[in-house]
Amino acid sequence: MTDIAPLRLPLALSREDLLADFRLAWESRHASLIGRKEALTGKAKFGIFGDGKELPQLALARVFRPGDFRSGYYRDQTFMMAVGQLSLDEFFAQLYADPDPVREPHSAGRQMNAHFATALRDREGRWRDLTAEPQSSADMSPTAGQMPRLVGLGYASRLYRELPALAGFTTFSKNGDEVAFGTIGNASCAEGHFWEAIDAIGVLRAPVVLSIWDDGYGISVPNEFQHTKANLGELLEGFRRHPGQRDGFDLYSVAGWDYAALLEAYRAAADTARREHVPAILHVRELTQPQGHSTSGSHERYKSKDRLAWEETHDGLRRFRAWLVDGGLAEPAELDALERQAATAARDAQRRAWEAFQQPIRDEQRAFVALATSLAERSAAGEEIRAALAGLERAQTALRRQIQATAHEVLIATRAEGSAERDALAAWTAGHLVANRELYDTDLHASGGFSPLAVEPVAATYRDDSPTVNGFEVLNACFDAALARMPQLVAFGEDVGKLGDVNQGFLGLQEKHGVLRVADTGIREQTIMGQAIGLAMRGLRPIAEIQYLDYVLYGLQTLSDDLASLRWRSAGRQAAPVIVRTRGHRLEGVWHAGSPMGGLVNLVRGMWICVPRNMTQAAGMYNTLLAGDDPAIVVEVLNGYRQKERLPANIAELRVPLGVPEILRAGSDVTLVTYGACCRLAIEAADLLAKTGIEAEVVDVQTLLPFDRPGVVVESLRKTNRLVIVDEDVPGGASAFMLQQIVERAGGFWWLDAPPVTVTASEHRPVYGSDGDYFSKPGREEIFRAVYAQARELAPARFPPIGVRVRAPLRRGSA
Ligand SMILES: Cc1ncc(C[n+]2csc(CCOP(=O)(O)OP(=O)(O)O)c2C)c(N)n1
Repeated sequence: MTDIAPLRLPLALSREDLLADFRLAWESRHASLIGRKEALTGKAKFGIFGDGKELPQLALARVFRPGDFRSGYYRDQTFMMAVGQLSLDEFFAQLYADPDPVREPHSAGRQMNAHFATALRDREGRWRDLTAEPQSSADMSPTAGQMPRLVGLGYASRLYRELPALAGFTTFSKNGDEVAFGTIGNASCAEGHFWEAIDAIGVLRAPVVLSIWDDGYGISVPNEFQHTKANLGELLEGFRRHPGQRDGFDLYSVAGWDYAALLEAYRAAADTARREHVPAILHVRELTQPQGHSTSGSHERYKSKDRLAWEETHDGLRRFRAWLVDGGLAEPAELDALERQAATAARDAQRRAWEAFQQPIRDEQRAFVALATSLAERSAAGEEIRAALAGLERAQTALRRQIQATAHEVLIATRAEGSAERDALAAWTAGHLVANRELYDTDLHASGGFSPLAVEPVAATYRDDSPTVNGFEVLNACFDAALARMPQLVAFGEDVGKLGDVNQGFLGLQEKHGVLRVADTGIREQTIMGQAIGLAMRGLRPIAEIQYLDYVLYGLQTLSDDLASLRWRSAGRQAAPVIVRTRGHRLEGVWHAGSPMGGLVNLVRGMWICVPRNMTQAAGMYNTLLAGDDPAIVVEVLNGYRQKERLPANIAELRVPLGVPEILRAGSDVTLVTYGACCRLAIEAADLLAKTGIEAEVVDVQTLLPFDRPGVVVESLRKTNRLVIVDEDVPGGASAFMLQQIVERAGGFWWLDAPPVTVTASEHRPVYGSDGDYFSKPGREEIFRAVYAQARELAPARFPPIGVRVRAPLRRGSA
């Protein structure tokens, strides 16, 4: 990489600008210094700070405009302060995990300190004008986790500039002039996310400016154990754009203590990215970490004396000061005064934030102590109660959990007593518990009219001449209509563009709607997910395809950590209504027939999971999701694309409600609960069972998340009193989830006359070939055996043995 020659004066910035930067840098530094003490003295649980990284962040803030997006990590407090999106009070409120969304707007106490998010949505979930302020996507802790979404945040500018139909979306973009700025630590660049995202950004020519904060270490591990040749700059050389060419990145290598060079590099990188949509990488070298990685350890344990001494002389703030003084821009005494003012501002903010955080909890504590003291006066356990209260009042930090713990101790100690005082305390404790649970329990999904659960269902209608077509043609008609009515809708994935996806759902739609709206991507599931998240955060509606369900695992970290948690972790400030389209359950072999639904159900709470049994149901679910504001995964049935279905006359309006099961076959003896590809098998098994006098009711749950909102399954159990769940995931996978939902959550237990049964796939992966499939996944006969065996247990005389004895638990169902 070429070094930028350090720029000397004059700069476009005024002396006042530079002094303001100097003071802000020191405010941020003092916030770090005080913050560490707050953690070490136990007032905060943990602290991670941006000391040593102040200067490049100030330079970055100087080129950052309203409407630009940051996708960064926990070192960026100075930047956030410099663009006016983080006050010192907010910084400390988050350090204390203050759950008040006004005092701690970034995550309402849900995230560790230094995890930032700006308000893309208002309190009701409506979009705000994204171009009015500098924006930051919500941070998260997994290293490099911010990289996939950076792809989409940058790429959105291209779509806004190049798609004429988006010209009216002026509260989202001004002609695609926005730049997405990424930040990442040097060690996190060892993650695959980093390289995949860089490659995708380059291919997409997304206006991204990525800063690498290189302080030589990842906690204790130096660059020689992170990167080939210990040199990221050299590794990135292959991405360099050659003179006169359009593809590639502009690369800059700058010392992190050289403010003039940083300003110059950021100006050049941001201008080109904004104007020409050419991405850039700034390798910001020679940064320091004066207080070490975080409050969980000290860097003296792993840095040499020489390195520690070097860090002192290369501290950015020290160099900044020298540069201002040597350049004749400021007097030492003037800078001393600014430093003092900064220290006072940080200290005052810390005190205010602490008081504001503690005040309401102390008030609650006082209310509790008053009630508990009244009880103590008339209780036989008075002594014990007073001792518990004294312990509570001695604590340095008032915490609601301590109030709850003490309240429970008091209520347990007085459990045999009856008094108005005790009743009052018990009621207060319950109210306090519920209120505090609710404090943390908002915003997992969209609410009110934005929720896809609020979308009015529309049943499929057919004309006399409605044609019978292949399943994929139903989807094709649905997508075509959606692309026509929603200019902000884009679809992409491997083979989605030119081919129209491997099963032709998008056949011909690229030709019709354009290469930017129906697009091919590289084989990069993680950043296909990230591309979708970034686009959706900027107001677009992506349908992002993962070619086969088994490959969702490649994108799962991003889905689970970023997308599914986004609305919740930003306390409703941000959301990304991404639709992940995939296909699976049953085709051939280990990686084209898996059905890891239990894993998904557990890992993507915050998303909806749709498992349509055919393409008409799938189309109705896509329409419902597009009318809502939540992220979701739709798993189409792999072997359904060539099955014949009638094309609904209202394919564009059809809307299937989420979480509403359908009874596919009525019966009074047993309830067979299933979804997706297993629906067909369950019906075949039910036909076979009917020959033995057992009438099975087959219920298609249609979506796993949400699960059976009206309670259709329990309604069926009231009639049949027997439950068999059929699922092609491993034993204890999605079937266990369904069992919990039916038996525990919905109270199905009370209607059961026999132990519930799950019929699932084997623990090993699905085997290749038709016989392999039969002996590793549930089939008609296995479902029959399970139901018949259950019936025999209750009425052996009525159901004589079929004679197929199988050793449980290898394969369920001796009959
Ligand atoms: C996926 C993941 N692995 C490990 C960690 C634990 N961890 C937190 S920060 C960190 C080091 C990151 O170093 P670097 O990227 O250089 O950033 P720096 O903290 O030095 O600014 C590690 C290993 C994590 N947060 N996420």
